[in-house]
Amino acid sequence: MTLPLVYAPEVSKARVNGDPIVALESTIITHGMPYSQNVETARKVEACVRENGAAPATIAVIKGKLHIGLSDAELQALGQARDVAKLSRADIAACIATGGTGATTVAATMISAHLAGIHVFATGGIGGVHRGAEDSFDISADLRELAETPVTVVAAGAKAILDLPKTLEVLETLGVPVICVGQEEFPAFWSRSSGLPAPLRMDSPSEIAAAHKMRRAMGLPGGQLIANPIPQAAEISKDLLEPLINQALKEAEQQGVTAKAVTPFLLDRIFELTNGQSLSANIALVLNNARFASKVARAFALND
Ligand code: PSU
Repeated sequence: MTLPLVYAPEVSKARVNGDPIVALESTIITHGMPYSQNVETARKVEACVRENGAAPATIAVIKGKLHIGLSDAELQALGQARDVAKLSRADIAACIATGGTGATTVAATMISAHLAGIHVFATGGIGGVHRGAEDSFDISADLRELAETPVTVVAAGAKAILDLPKTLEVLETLGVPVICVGQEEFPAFWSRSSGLPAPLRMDSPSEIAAAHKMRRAMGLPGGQLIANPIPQAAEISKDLLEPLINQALKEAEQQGVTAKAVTPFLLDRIFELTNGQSLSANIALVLNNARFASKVARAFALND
């Protein structure tokens, strides 16, 4: 069976030439930000990757085909569409096989990037262990994917709506390197600070690329999480955010929001509770991650 992969011309060309490529996800577009800021941000992130010397490959499933790189019209259509599926490891194959359309989460984007031979991926924040997971068992499939699929993921840590200490514990148990950039502390998505020490620290893109290749040479499966803190000018302090996160969590519980709907619900409520400030911060951190991921992809391509 041949895989129904569709490469955008820019990505095809980069693959042939061995030029650096950065994978980008689509759930952040369909479930992470409101229209029209979602499409504007996706375009800006792609432009940022190009400015930094790599080819952007935004990944999504459209009518049963796995697209590695989207045209502007496809990006626009996805950003406006309603009720698009949110695809992870469990459901991406079923969606493709049945001719469906869906946005890829961190987990599904890692799987797709690996199939396309792309080693570096930029996003906002990975999913992780939800607060109250001891009762709900809600742990994002992103964590297991990092343990399994050899893609280096640049994110501003894990989303602060999560239980960050437990998220780091699970990553450690799964043997996932968590490498913080520029500071000794694990960042907390909208804030630079989480109060948790960095498991590893590397500030140089070439060291990060070398660490990925060393794992491969040693036969270790899985990728790396590169935790790149939000730029200072855009951050929202932990003290300001924490009560708002707690309020949003309470509302999610009262309204019976569960499973895949939890993260989009919380992001949306925090957007409202911060009068849009969380969205500006999210956009700033994604652009910052795209910039850094491009440098890692360039270092990777040098002597792959
Ligand atoms: N980064 C963002 N916004 C998002 C996401 C990442 O800035 O919405 C998405 C990613 O697709 C990630 C998902 O995989 O949130 C996590 O969802 P869950 O907690 O249901 O696994």
